[in-house]
Amino acid sequence: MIESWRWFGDHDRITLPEIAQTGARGIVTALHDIPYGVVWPRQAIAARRAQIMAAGFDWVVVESLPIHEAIKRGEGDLAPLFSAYRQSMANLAAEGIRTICYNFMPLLDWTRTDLAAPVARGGTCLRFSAPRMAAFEIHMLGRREAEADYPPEALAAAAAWFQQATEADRQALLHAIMSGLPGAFDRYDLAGLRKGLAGYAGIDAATLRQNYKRFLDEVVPAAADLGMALCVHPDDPPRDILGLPRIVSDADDIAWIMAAADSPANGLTLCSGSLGANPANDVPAIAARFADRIAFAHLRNVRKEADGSFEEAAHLEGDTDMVALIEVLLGEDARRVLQGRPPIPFRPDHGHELLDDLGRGTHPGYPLIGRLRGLAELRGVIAGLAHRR
Ligand code: CS2
Ligand code: MN
Repeated sequence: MIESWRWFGDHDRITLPEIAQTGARGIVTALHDIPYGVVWPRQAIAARRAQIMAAGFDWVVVESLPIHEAIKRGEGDLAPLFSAYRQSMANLAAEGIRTICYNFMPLLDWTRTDLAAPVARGGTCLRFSAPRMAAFEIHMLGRREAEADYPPEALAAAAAWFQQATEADRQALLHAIMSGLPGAFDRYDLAGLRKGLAGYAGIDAATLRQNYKRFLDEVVPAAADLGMALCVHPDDPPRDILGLPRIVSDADDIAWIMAAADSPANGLTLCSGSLGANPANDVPAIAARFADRIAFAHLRNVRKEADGSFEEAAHLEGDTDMVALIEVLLGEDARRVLQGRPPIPFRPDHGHELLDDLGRGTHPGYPLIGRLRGLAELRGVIAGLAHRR
């Protein structure tokens, strides 16, 4: 497995020389300044790659080459958007970058209600509270239908929280929920979110799947010709949210996607944290089932609660058996060696804010020391298991 690290480019408070000290060899990044739907110019890719290589790394994965909302909504003349996506892929391939992570979540990327929940022995983590999300949907956004999406105890806790919340509490909740666009610097306000949601009125899971299939038909053959792997990132949390359909949440969804374009160019980002937040998902089993299609792995852990809440646990704690998962990935790596294919790149996906991380102003979920701890723990597991093989 190739140890890698997500870097947000020159906007990142963490520098490449600092990342070098973590021991990671690969960089995962994107041209975050380019608006969705616009072609990534070859020159800009080359310049970023040169910067990464000068610091002693390879650019191993693009995360993300985002998909324009119009494609997800299946709206308007999409030919220019598909062609822009293919052109960006070709420009990346021309610079030797062949793995592209993306997601197919309508409107939002990951969603949390608290960006700095306290961790028992100090530090903070990202947390998703079902009652707070319900409070946001029902009492702040006025989406009464959301009552059907939560267990009664979460609804009661939501009402109680909203009653006593100050205006500042409510703003903090809005801010946390709207923060899940790592690398994108625009945020929705309540009015903007309502407008975005209205754009999905009438789009159910079946329609979203149709639109996804169309995207795959348009780009996967080109990716195959370029020797690239596109790899979809699962929904986070892996369930419908804000009334938006989600179609990358469990093993059945993944099976549908893999079959929709049965090509090595149509791959998976195995994100143990996103998948692990759904109690029905057995993450090592999902990894084993789709092993040959995993082009990239995100390793992190979550601790789930009965009402649908969860928080991000340390990498070897929480509900997912990380050792079993890594065993699966190492087995797949061994098969790839025999086929002359490169190993799977992985990164510690999120970490707690620890020690000097606190107050440093890094992207939520992407602090230096917390991820360094995660990477070091994962590296230890990998070394131990590799030694036994
Ligand atoms: C990432 C995702 O921070 C995270 O949780 O794993 O935001 C991921 O970058 C995107 O969904 C991929 O498009
Ligand atoms: Mn992830």
